[in-house]
Amino acid sequence: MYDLIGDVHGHARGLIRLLELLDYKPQKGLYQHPGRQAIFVGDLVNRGPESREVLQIVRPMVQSKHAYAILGNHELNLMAFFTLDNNNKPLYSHSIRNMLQLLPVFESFRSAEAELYDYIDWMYTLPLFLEFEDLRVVHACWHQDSINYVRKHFPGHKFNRDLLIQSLQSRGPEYKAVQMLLKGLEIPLPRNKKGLDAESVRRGFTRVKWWEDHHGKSYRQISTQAKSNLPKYKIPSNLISLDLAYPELAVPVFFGHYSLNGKPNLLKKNICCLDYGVVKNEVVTAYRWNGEMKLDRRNFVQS
Ligand SMILES: [Mn+2]
Repeated sequence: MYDLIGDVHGHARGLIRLLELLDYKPQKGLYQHPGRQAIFVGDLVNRGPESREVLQIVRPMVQSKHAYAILGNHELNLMAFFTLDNNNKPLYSHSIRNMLQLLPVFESFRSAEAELYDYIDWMYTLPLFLEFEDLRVVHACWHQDSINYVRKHFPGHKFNRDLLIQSLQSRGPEYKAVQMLLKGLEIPLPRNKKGLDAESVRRGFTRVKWWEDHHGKSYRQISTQAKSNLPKYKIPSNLISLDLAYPELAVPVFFGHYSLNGKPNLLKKNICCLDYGVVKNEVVTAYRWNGEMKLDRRNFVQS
């Protein structure tokens, strides 16, 4: 059975505390459990100070089949930073802003550049989602059309250089599918920016709760971010074109990404977010899954 582990974001000590709580023991240099496997939902790196240490823990677990890992948007940015397009320009440009965005990763790999490149190569081996008979895992949003697209067009459900270039440089179906799975649905904020926090205004978009029906809801109700500052009026219906409903009878889906507040709770009986703000509190969140189709909030474990 599986232990699903949320965003780690460079917090190795939080991860070690969590693995020990889950009875994973370091043997022959890697954390393992005699009867279970871990599944990391992506965003292992960045933000926190120990990206290198986190990768040093997770990669051996994956390579020895004690764990699975999928890609998060922070891994995607890092891969894109070090991948050149056909004009020899990095896919994620080396602007000051982008460098600052990835600075915690670069600092943790200071004078270990070759090791970082090696991890980038490893990231290319990680899939964009996992689907088992009775379990689904994605970093941000299980959007069935996007899953189907990746399943059909990405061999092994992974990137290669060409697919990464296409996904980031086109505005085509690869781009949409990758954005949806790794970043989720984001909707543009209203023109009237009065009262919005600076981050929302800068980005111009807000992340939404894809697991809820948006019809007739306000920005404030449907956003996962900066709740109190968003307008109370209804989202225009032209922005709610996508059918994101996750079927009630579908197998459980696990994801991270949303940095939710408060104590972990299930979003639905078969929908479970595992990111409860590791960036804010250094607490990594997991769900110990024993095959149940109806999830149970008592199975959350936090470091
Ligand atoms: Mn994320």
